[in-house]
Amino acid sequence: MKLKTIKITPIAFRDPPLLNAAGIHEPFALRTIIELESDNGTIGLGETYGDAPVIELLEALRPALAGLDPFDLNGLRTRVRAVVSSTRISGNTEYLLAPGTDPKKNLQKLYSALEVALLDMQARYLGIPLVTLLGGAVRDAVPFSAYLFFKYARHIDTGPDYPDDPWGEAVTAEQLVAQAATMIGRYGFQSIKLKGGVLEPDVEVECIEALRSRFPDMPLRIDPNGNWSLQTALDMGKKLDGHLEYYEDPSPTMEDMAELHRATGLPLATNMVVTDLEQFRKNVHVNGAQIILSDHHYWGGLRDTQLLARMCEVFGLGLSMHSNSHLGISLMAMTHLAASVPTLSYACDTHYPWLADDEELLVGGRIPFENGAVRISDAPGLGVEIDQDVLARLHRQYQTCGIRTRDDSAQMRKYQPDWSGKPPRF
Ligand code: GKR
Ligand code: MG
Repeated sequence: MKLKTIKITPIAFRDPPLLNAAGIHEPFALRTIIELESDNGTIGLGETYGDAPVIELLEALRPALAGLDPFDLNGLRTRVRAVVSSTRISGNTEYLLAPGTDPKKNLQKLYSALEVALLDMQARYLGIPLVTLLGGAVRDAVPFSAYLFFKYARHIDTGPDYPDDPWGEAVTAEQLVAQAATMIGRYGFQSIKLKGGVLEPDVEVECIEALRSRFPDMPLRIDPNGNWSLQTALDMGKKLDGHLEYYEDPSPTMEDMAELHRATGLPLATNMVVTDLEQFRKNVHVNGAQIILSDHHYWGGLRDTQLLARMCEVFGLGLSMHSNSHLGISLMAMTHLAASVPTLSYACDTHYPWLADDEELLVGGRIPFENGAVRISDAPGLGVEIDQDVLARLHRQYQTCGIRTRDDSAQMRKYQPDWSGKPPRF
C-alpha cells in the first residue's frame, strides 16, 4: 500500500466568547483537516491546529509524503524532520495557552497530525478499531469532564448574521453553576473543570464553592493558566484545599509550582510547564507538577503519548488529558488513545460541548456522550467519516473569517484597549 493523495483543508468554526488568562476566544477557531487516500482506496483522517505556521508546514510536507508506505512511521518521522529543519515559516507566533503553537514543537505537532491519519489508515486497512492497533482497549468508554468557562453573552465584533451561542453569559457564580447544570444535564459529565485566571481569585474560589454545594460528589478542578502569582496561588490553595481533585497550572513557572506543592501538599497538574521531554526531565527533579496533561497534538502523536504515559508511570506521576477547541476527528483520536492507556485515570478535558451543533463535519453530526463518556465502536480506524458538504462550508468560513493565527489577547483589546494578557495578572 502506498500513499496516493494528501488533502489538507483549513477550516474555521464558530467559537463562543470564552474568557481565559490571555483574553477571550475570537468568533472563529481554526483547525486543519487531513484526508489521506492510498493507492488501494483506503482512507485516513486527521485533525490538527489551523494556525498559519502549521498550514505552511503541512503544505511543505505534502510533496514528501507521496508514495510513503502508511505503515512506515519511521519514514514519516524522517520526512517530517527534514521538512521542519529546512522550512522557513513566515509567522512563527507562540500563543502561551495553546502549547501546540510553540514553534519548538513543530516536529511533534506535524508528525502527530500525519501519524494519526496514517494509524487511522492502517486500522481501516486491517478492519480493526484504532484502539486495537494501539494495543487494545482497557476501557470501552472514555470519561470526559464538564469544561466550564466564564464567558460573555456575545462577541463584540460580529455582524447580524453571526448567531448568538445558546450558553449565555457566565460572569457570576450563579451563572456558572447554571452553565454546569446545563452541560452536565446534556452530556452526563461526572467531573468538572473550571477555566480560571479570569475574575478576581476570591470570586473564582467562591465559584468553586458554589459548584461544590450544587454538585457535592463531583471531582472539581480549577485551571488559572498561570495567571496567579505564587502568593495568590498559596492563598487560594488554602481556601480550595479539600475541594480539588487537582490544582491545574495556578502559577506560571515550574519553580513556583514546586514551591506551592511543598507548602500545601496539593496535587498540581500542568499542560503549561511540562510540554516536552526537556521539561519532563526537569520536572522530575524539581517536582513542580505531579499530574501531566497529555495532548497527542503536541506530544508527538498517539504512540509517543502512550510512551509519555509509561514515563509518568515510571516516575510516579499522574496522567490526564488536555484539549484546545476541536472537532470530532480530534475527539475520536483522543478517545481511542485514552481507551488504550491503563494509567489515564482522570476524566479528559474536551472543548467539544462548545461546538455548535451545525458545525460538526462528521457524517451523522455530533459524537454522542453517554454519562459523560465517549464510547468506542467496532468500526475500523477512528470510526468516523467526513460530510464533504460541511467540510466545504467550514473551509469557506475559513476563507472569509479573516483570522489566520489564534490571538485571544488581541481580541480582548477590542473590549479593553489597555489589555496586556501578560501573566500573572493576580
Ligand atoms: O481554550 O481558552 C482556552 C484554554 O485556556 C486553552 O487555550 C488551554 O490550552 O484548555 C487549555 C488548558 O487546559 O490550559
Ligand atoms: Mg490547562
